[in-house]
Amino acid sequence: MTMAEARGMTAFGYTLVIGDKNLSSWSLRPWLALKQCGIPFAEARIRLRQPDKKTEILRHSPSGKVPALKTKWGVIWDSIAILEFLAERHPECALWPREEEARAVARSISAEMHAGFATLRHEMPMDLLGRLPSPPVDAVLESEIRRIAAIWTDTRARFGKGGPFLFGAFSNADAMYAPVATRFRTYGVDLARYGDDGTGAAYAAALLALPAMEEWTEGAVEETRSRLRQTEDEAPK
Ligand SMILES: N[C@@H](CCC(=O)N[C@@H](CS)C(=O)NCC(=O)O)C(=O)O
Repeated sequence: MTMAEARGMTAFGYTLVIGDKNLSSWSLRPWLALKQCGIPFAEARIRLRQPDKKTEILRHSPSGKVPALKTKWGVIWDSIAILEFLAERHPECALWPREEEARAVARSISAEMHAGFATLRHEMPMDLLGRLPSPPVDAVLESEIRRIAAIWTDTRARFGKGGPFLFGAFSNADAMYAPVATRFRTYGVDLARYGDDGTGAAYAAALLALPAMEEWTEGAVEETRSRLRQTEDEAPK
C-alpha cells in the first residue's frame, strides 16, 4: 500500500467486500469505479460457491450478497447503491455525467442492467478467464444481446464524443456494463450478428483494455492459481 492509499483509507475507511474475481460480476462494478476514480480502498474477498459462504458474507453484508462497501458512515450494499454513494461522495470523479440529459440516460441504462438481462446473466454467467462455447441463443437471449448492442451503439453515438466510453469519459454506466463485455469475450459473442455496426465491439474492447480491468484479471489469475495450489496440497498423497 502506498502512503497516499494509507492516507485515503484513513480518510474514507473504505473496505470493499467482494466475491471471486473470476466469477463475481456484481463485485467488479464498484471495484472498477473505485479504481477508475483513484479512490483508495481495502479489499475483503469472500470465496463464493463454498458451503459456509452465506455465513461469511452475512458477517459483512446484511443482504447476504456481495459487493458491500464498508465505510465510516456504515455499510452500503448492492452494486448500484454503492455506485450512487461513490458518485455523491466523490463528485470530482463525475461518476454520473455532469450534463442532465446524459445523466438521466446513464441512470436509466444502469438501472436497466441492474434489474434486467436475466437470461443473459443465467445463460452466460461471468467466467472471466474462461473461453467457452456459446450456449444456444434462443429468442429471449438474442433480444437481450440485441438490446445491449443497441444501448452501446446509441449511447456512444449520442453522448460518447469525448472519449471511448458510453458518455465519453468513464462513468458508472461503464462500470455496470464492464462484466457484460467480459461475458461476450468468454462466450465468443460476435456483436455484428446482433445489430452492432462495430461501435459496440470497439466499446467493449476499450473497457477490456482498461488497466484496472487488467488488474482485476491478474487478481483472478492469482486467485485461481492459489486455489489450485491449495487443492494440490490437500489432495491425498
Ligand atoms: N443486486 C445485487 C446482486 C449481488 C449478487 O447477486 N451477488 C452474488 C455474487 S456476484 C452473491 O453475493 N452471491 C452469493 C449468494 O447469493 O449466496 C447487487 O447488485 O449487488
